[in-house]
Amino acid sequence: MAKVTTLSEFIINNQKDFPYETSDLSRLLSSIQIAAKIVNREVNRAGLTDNILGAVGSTNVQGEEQQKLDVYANDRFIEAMASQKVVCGIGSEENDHFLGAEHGLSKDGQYIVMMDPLDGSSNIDVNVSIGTIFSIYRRVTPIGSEVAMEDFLQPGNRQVAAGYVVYGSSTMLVFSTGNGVNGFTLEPSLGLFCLSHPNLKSPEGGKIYSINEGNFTQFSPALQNYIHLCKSDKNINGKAMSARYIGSLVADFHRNLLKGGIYIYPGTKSAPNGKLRLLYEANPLAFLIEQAGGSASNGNKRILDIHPTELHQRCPLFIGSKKLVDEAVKHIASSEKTE
Ligand code: P6P
Repeated sequence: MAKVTTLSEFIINNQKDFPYETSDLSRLLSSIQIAAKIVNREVNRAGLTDNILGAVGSTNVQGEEQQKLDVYANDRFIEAMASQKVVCGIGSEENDHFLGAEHGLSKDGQYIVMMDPLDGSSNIDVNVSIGTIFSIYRRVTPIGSEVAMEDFLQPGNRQVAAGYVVYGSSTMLVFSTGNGVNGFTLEPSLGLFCLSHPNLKSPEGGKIYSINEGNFTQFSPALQNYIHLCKSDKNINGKAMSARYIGSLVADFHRNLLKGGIYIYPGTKSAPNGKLRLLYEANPLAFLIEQAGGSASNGNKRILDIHPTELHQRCPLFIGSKKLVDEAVKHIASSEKTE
């Protein structure tokens, strides 16, 4: 049987590759994997536990207040990261404001984390894969001081590490510290994440396009034109592409990362910045796809070069195989010129 490398061993063995990082990053990544295992257990039991999908306020058989699964996941990741004393602040989709020392985080921590603790959680009651997305930065305020908004409003090109957990037919943790992308699959019998997808590369091209065509009438004429191109034999594949849209960002991203493809969540007339969040959805996935050789754009510029102004700001997202993203952005730009 081939040597199995666990995530913990991988982190220790590759620590020398973490640019300018101390063992604190290793501890942070280890805490994330622990929380992922705890959340995975609840995700897998969701259909079995009364009200696990219920709103806050319902109670379980022990009389404990039941929590919605995404609130539950949020709490587990916060607790796990706080326990390591290496994180001074957390920004989460589940919290309007960023969290600091009042949530047990350490003023002496050198990292901040942005996260979507359970993206696509509305899919869980129909047994569709969902995910956790995280993004790690060094703080910009002095160690020992209270974390501040400026620690969070950094462009994505300042990320130290990023990753996601996909709770699917198997549970995987995929992450990068800036030296390529590696995927680890949870071996349930051992309770260990084991290296299963070393040095993941985004296929340069691909035959898959992922977009919610139910919003087609809301799209710009230029984007509508691009979608017609995907359905024709005029795109770079020389034949019609396949439409694949799960409606769960992490699942769609993960499939396209492995098989090649483009995922688009565009701006529309009613929502010019689209639906997805820059800091804890677009930026971490953009970091990963570039580390794997792919591309991520908002339609006009590289996602990682966007300077955030708000914690929960949204941005349009074109992400996936480099040749497909390039073709989409160029085709839309040229269509706009002729409109
Ligand atoms: P729509 C889930 O709510 C989510 O944030 C992403 O996971 C997913 O890709 C997207 O929204 C789906 O949105 O508008 O197509 O239903």
